[in-house]
Amino acid sequence: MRPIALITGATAGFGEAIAKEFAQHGYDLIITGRRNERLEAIKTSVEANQKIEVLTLCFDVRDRKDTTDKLTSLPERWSKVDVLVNNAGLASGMDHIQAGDIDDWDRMIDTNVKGLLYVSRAILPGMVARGKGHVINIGSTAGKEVYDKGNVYCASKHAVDAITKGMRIDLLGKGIKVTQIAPGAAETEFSEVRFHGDTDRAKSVYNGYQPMAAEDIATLAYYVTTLPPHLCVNDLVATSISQANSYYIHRES
Ligand code: NDP
Ligand code: 8X3
Repeated sequence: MRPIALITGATAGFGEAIAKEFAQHGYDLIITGRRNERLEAIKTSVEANQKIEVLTLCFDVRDRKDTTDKLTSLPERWSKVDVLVNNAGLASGMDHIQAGDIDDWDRMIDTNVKGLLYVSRAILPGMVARGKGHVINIGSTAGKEVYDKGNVYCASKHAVDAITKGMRIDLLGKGIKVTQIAPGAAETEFSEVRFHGDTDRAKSVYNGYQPMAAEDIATLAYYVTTLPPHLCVNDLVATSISQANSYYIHRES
């Protein structure tokens, strides 16, 4: 019986890389996202390359009913999730608070905070009943420091930081590990989404230094699951060697 990892937001970036990393290590995967064609393409390619199975679930984590219905009615064979990676998330817009787009705010809070909660609420009871599991929440350095025009995105990631701590307290004694991985800048579709498709502006975020890649975060996500049963990484902040924190990035040009 292979272990099962459920990864939200697996159609791109960290989620896709994390899914592939766990597949390489013999996990069956439940992968989720809104873009079904990408989910199906990843399933086809992973199943062709690894001796594991993939279940795709297409839903928007902001939709409480659909998220809850899909995750609480998993087929028996898929219901015992060992590792939950709460990764689905985004930044939308980057404006001073007085000029912020309220739709952007809703999008970030509904996805990064409420979506993570809906998914966790559906999966945690099974982990508690089985007395084992590992939840990995993808936070951010933006959940550690607030930067200019980061306001609501930073707030949403500070919420992930707080929820992760709360989960760990509430789940004490239940045999469940709770880890936050808080990455700095990594080149994925993140900045394109943040800048609403402005690819030049998105690229400029990574000018003059080597940011992390999605695969770096995947390496860390798998690593934290490999430790002995008594040992839990609670909080893992990771950046490129060129980045000290949200404020300091060393650029060569
Ligand atoms: P990408 O844009 O490359 O990937 C985001 C993923 O989240 C996609 O698979 C997307 O799938 C999914 N997603 C977004 N909104 C929803 C939604 N409403 N419902 C379901 N799935 C959704 O970005 P990253 O891989 O970089 O980001 C992943 C996580 O990492 C996010 O939580 C982000 O905040 C965080 N992060 C990113 C950093 C970076 O520099 N890249 C640094 C620190 C943290 P689909 O569109 O198909 O729904
Ligand atoms: C993404 C990293 O620096 O854009 O969470 O906030 S940053």
